[in-house]
Amino acid sequence: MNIAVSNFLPNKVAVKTQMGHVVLDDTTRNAMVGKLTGLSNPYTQPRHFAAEIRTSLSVIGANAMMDIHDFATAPDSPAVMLIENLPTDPHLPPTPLDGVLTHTARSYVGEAVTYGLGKLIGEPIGYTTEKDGDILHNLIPAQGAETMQSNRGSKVFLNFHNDSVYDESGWFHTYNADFLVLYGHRSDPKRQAETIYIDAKTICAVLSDEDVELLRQPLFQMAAPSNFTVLLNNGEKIWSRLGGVISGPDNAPEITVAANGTRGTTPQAEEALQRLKAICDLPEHSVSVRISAGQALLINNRKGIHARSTFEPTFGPDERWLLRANIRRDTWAMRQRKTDMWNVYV
Ligand SMILES: O=C(O)CCC(=O)C(=O)O
Ligand SMILES: [Fe+2]
Repeated sequence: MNIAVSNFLPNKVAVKTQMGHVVLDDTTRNAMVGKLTGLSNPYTQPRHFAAEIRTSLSVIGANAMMDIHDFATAPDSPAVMLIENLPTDPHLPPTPLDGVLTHTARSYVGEAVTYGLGKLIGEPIGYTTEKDGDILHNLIPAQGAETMQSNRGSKVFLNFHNDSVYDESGWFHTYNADFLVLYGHRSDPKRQAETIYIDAKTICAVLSDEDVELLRQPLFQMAAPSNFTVLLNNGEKIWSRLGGVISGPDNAPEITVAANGTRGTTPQAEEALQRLKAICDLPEHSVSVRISAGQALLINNRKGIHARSTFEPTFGPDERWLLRANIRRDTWAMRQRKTDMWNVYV
């Protein structure tokens, strides 16, 4: 379907997603490096590591802490926040190939920052279908996955989406993360990769009222995330039950769109969805960041959707390397999904 953008952007185009911004001063950053060096291995001893981070959180300072707190808790705060001048690992090894990460002795400063920021906005948790239940994820482009709609891809645009989690209720935007933390160990050598974010408030302001109303109706289906279908369904697509793409009050809407595919089940619903997607593709409404070393992007996974641009992978020692954490504000609501592993859920 080819829908001309000019047909549906009558008068409300001057709307842009807001991004929060915190820049740490050098004194704070250096104090953090001191506190966050020599910690336990976060992958093999996550509980130990978590205990060490908890006692160090205040080193970020009261101002940054409260800015991050408000970002995470206020319904009207910006949906995405960039934090700069964070500590980096002094001897970061060459970027490993995806899937062959070895946990040799090294500092875990980046992991500590990622986990610590996660603790400031909620609870970092693991999911069994995501990176083997690890609470901290290494995002590295993978050979053979260049064109996948996944964080392992590179040569294709990773479509606007929320990070979602398969569940039997048939709605994959229920037990998923409320927030993501993306921290830069390294940007890609050519600095092409951009993480892009658009909030639902902006999308709804640009769409016609009729389209927003349609997008609120249970006329849509989302495909389960590819990591789930590849792992447990021979790669075959699983569609959700019917639901709305937009929900919640007009002044604080929530949005759900799946990377692996979202579809309208009537022609009108599908057209409204295409117009929503066309708005996402207009850079004047979104914000984008080339996450580089020492930067972190805090992403609200309910207020908006995110995407990643294409980039040319090298698979070399200087390849892009991000850390990610999935953050929940409420683990009680998902208690039936708890596994025997510490802080890991189905
Ligand atoms: O690589 C990126 O910038 C974003 C990847 C992504 O969408 C994710 O990790 O959920
Ligand atoms: Fe994502």
